Amino acid sequence: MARPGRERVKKFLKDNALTFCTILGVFAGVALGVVLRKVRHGAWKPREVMYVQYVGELFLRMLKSLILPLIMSSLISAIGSLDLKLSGKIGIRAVTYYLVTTVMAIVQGIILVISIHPGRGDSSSIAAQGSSRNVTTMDTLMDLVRNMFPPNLVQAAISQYRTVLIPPKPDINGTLPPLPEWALSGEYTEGTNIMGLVVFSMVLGIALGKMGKVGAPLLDFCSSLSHSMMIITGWVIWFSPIGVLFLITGKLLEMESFEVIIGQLGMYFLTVLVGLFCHGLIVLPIIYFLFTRNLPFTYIGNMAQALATAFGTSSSSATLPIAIACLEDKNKVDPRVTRFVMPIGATINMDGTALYEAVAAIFISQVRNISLSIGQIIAISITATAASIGAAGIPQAGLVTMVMVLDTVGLPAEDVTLIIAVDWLLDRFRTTINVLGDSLGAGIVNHLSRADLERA
Ligand code: 7O9
Repeated sequence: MARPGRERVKKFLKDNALTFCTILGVFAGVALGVVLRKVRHGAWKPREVMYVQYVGELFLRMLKSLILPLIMSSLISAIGSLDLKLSGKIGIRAVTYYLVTTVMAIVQGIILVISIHPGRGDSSSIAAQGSSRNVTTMDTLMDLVRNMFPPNLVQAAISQYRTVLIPPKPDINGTLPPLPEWALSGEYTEGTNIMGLVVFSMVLGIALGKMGKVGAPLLDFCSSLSHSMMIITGWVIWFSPIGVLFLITGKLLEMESFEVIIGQLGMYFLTVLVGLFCHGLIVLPIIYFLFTRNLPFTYIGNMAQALATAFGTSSSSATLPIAIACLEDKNKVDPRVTRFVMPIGATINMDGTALYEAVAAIFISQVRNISLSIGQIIAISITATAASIGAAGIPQAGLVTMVMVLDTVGLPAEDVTLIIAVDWLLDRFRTTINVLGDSLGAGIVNHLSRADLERA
């Protein structure tokens, strides 16, 4: 009988129509971008690019508007509804997974960049320009911890603190003293202090869980808010094929030329890409299999919608609502796990970013003809781990964390400009790996905590 088979195929196509459309959106976006660049010889004007990006921008704004209410309510209600011992267990499992996978990603990156050796030691062909902010690594790390404890929650929703160093008068020779001797000051910069809100929500969840009946109304409120955000996510998801398409097309029109990717930076680009694919398609799936004894293919396939969105938006925070939806609806991961683990994962677990930063730092030292000792390579690994964990707690993270990693081996901050030409494209790939890492982690934690969750 052919009928049931065909019905099944039909059902499969119907269930996954949106995912197919989103993946199609990625390819259509690339195709449209390439064609639009071809038909016009001069560069596209910023206003024209804005018009093309507009639809994608609206999609991104819708997703981002969900983040703040979603993460706070989800964390509070998930932690508050589990008993303290169990949430402690789940938390420790998740954080262990985050640390281990991040370190593995960095080790792979380092092995690859050292064996492929993409930096030819000819810095004349790649121009470094511009300057960056004056900060010390110590200040950056202390700001990160400061931001975990926001003095004012309302302010934390709109701004992040950062230390500012004020240059003293130069001496008679016109030289400035070293940064640690500059005067200290600080400012609040635009951007949500996610770190602070996550820490506060976790603490509030723990408190409510301890309060029993008295805490129940607030817990119910948060759980209801969290559910409503997921329902809205279900609506916004329908825009993803179009949104992703125009985000990608717009980005392709915006960039200056493809040449750097096949030229000087080509080998570097490939090194990062191979590292990311190794991590995402080999290492992480194997870890998933070892812990759950399930083949990871269906699980990863079910995340396709989120992965395509991550690629299109290059933001794991914007993808968070969609990733949670895929995990709960398709992979049947317990909502108490996803709503606890995913906001934390999106904030501190960035395997792709860690791999990228380690590779970038070593690539730059290769270009500058600086040979690194084992000690320096270990120092790079440690700062890259810290940078990927702390990125969300540091204002203007992208550049600042990279500078921090370069600083550990004494490379000047200006050298980040060497790799900026391909950063926007690598960002999309590493974001996809970041989201994949969070999602597989949620699956593993869910599997390990099954028995505990059934009892709770
Ligand atoms: C990449 F948990 C959430 F969803 F609320 C959340 C909100 C905001 C989590 C994180 C953030 C956040 O601000 N993250 C952040 C990430 C801030 C600055 C830099 C980065 C690094 O981003 C990645 C990269 O550039 O490699 C990547 N684009 O995963 O989003």
